[in-house]
Amino acid sequence: MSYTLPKIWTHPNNTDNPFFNAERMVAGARFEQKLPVGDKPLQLYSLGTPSGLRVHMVLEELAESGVADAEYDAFAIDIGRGEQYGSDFVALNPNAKIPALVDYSANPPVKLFEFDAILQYLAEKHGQFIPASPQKRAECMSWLFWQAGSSPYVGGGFGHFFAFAPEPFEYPINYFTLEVKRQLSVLDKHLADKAYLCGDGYTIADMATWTWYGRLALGLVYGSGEFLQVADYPHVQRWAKNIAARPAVQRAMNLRLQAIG
Ligand SMILES: N[C@@H](CCC(=O)N[C@@H](CS)C(=O)NCC(=O)O)C(=O)O
Repeated sequence: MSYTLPKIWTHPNNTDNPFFNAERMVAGARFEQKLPVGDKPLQLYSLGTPSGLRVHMVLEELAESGVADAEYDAFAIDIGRGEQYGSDFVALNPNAKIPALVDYSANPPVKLFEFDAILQYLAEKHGQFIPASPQKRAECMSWLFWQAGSSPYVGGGFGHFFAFAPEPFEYPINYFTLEVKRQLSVLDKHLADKAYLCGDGYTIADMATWTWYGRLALGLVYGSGEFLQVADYPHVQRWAKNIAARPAVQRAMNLRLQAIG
């Protein structure tokens, strides 16, 4: 495979590949859309991908803890059909990616996008799944943001070339596999002497990290468990299995979202 860098990049016009759809280069709404709004305080527009799942996890954990004003309606934004580009959804998230959340219990309602901002808001609002002391909270935020910076290498990098590119390309697969294995090793060393990533218990940092790295370790992502030799990370395995066994996590994974109609 050889490629000569042109002076100025032009779109390849590869219409067979949905990732190369030229419309993707331009932000903004593409069509008028009216999103449904249910009667619960929180309105979630999401999907069962790792990006959506972490928000479903925190909402189900809050429900499990009996927090009444964290009740939510969950609507599916079908990204395969381009529903993320509708006017109402783009008004919630100018980045046009799931998940987005609106908290109607606040006046005016709070609109949120970026999954980690949603986790942080819900945890802080309810004082749960986030350490109370500034010192422990700082440690928790370090791991939350470690995950925010690292996991795009898993989904957008490794995953793209392992599972979605039109054919296996050795250079990017080597590049991203090496990085993902390094990240799994970071987690494995960190978890060697502790049950959870930070603080004294299970936090939003674990939820966010689990949706990629925990599920990767359990072989639930791209069928890549053997390729990545995930059994080589025993502390990640233990942590991942403990979290997977939580009833709220099971409910989050089976969450049924309503179609937006
Ligand atoms: N940085 C975003 C990432 C969210 C994301 O990547 N969502 C994907 C689904 S997993 C999406 O909506 N993709 C639609 C698209 O790229 O058009 C966040 O934190 O919420």
